[in-house]
Amino acid sequence: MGEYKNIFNQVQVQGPIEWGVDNDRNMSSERTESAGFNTWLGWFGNAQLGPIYLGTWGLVSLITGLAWFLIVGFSMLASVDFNLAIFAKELFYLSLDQPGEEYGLGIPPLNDGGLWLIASFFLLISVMSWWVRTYRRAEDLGMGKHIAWAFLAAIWLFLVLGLIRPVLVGSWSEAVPYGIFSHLDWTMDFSVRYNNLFYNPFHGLSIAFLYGSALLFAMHGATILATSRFGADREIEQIVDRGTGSERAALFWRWTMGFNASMEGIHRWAWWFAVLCPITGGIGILLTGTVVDDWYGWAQIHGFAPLDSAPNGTVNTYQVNLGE
Ligand code: 07D
Repeated sequence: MGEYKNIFNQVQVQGPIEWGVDNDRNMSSERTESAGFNTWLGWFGNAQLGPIYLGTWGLVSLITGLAWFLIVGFSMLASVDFNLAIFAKELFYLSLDQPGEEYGLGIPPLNDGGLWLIASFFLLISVMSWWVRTYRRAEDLGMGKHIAWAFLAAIWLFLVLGLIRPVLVGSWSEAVPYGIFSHLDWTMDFSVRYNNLFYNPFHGLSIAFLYGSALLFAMHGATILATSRFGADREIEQIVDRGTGSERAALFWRWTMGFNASMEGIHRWAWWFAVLCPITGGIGILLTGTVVDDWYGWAQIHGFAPLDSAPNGTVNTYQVNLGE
């Protein structure tokens, strides 16, 4: 019996290069001139690489992103006296740190947080112009702006962590350092300083949406792969025809748990779970140190952490306030 081919046994058909749509907006003038094919790429997605649309926002984003990357990289290199062997060995430990508390929101010397501030400025321009790029490419292709709004949800958390919250509490020292282990240490330190982020309900919500996204992604990916032998990955025919892979997929879930998402609806579930992860996360971080200084204590006065305990070795300020 003839079956549709899925990702595990894909036959890669190669025709002439597909240049994509062009329209009155003259998008072609902003695209690179060449494109090629790569079999490895074809195993993971589409085998064609390019052409890529550069455009002003793309160029601004790439250049400022590169500036951020080079400032961070060369600062790290300078911190090991430009010794490449030590640089490679210590890479995960190297870091371009944010300014100390003493500088507040002022301008620190270059080697004491100043370069971090300059790098952050470039990263901000880079991320924001990449956002404009996602919006404008979607606009020119006549698409909805779902990708841009989802990206903006991630940018919201990024801005809360590195800009909005530090400005609200009056110090760049509150922002995140640029380094592999240093940003992990920062994350741990943040949780400890505010007495256990697990008791921040928005951190919990963010985790629920993170895990929920992974679960939904697994369910959706598995469902489509499991029915791609009936053509479920060919969405258009699948939505309108009876007896298709999609219908079996829908039946599988209705028989298994009584409810099935629709072909369109599953993507709405995925989109909402994904965007709510950084949206709730950003709210949680914004509240920390501004509205709530002690999450465990906060949980105690709201009746969901026991009153007679505190996390290992930490001081519980609310217990002190309550006179217990
Ligand atoms: C970070 C922001 C968007 C990023 C953008 C990109 C560049 C350029 C360069 C490629 C991801 C910027 C661009 C940088 C790249 C090149 C060259 C999105 C981001 C726009 N936690 N925790 C979360 C769990 C604990 C802590 C979220 C789990 C401890 C802090 C998530 C556990 C402590 C913060 C989550 C756990 C702690 C978080 C992140 C378990 C100490 C945050 C969601 C099982 C370790 C962040 C409210 C996300 C947050 C966050 C999960 C434990 C601290 C749900 C599963 C108790 C300080 N934690 N966490 O989408 O939002 O990130 O908190 O233990 O700030 Mg946590």
